[in-house]
Amino acid sequence: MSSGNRRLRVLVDMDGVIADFEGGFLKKYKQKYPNEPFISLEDRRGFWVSTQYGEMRSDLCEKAISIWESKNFFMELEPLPGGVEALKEMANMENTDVFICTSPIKHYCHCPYEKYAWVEKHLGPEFLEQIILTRDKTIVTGDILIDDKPDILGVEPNPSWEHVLFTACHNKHQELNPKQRRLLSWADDWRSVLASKRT
Ligand code: DGP
Ligand code: MG
Repeated sequence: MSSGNRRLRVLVDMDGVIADFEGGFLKKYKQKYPNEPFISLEDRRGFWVSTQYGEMRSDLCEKAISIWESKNFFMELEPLPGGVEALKEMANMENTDVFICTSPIKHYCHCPYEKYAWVEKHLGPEFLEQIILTRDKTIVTGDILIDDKPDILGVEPNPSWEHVLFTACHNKHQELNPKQRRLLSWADDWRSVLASKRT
């Protein structure tokens, strides 16, 4: 999508990229269900938390879902190391537009509100302009999408962005196709990844 002196449009996912969904989930799950088995972050496999809990014992699927459907779950997620700083730096780069592109859960009474509140709290009110809430990221145009979900599918078969996989506990063992790139964390060289899209 990028060419010559056009502006670079960077889409950054929220859960698992700038907000610690997995850590927040495990902490609150253990608090609510102290006597139930849990999956350590080291043992997480597969994007869907509820699927892995359901495989452990079928009723744990619903118990897992109850955690992120609770009030204050999304609001109280901790920022992932370096994410807020990276987004602020990106937003200040020349010829660069940064958007937070995040999928709300369908249980909508808390999540969308809390995502906005989280962005305001951690990134500042000016970042409220940059939020895109969508269940289908393939219809959003951009040069790059930094996201921890390995397969980002939707109605558009050829999204304009390059998906750069952000490493998370659930995807770190996953093999990528040879062309796909990873960002290991915000300490990794995200500036070079952006620079590579400007040429
Ligand atoms: P995103 O990071 O934008 O791809 O959003 C994914 C959302 O899905 C995020 O809020 C985490 C949530 N999620 C993780 N595991 C599960 C699951 O097993 N079931 C559901 N419904 N949502 C999940
Ligand atoms: Mg995510």
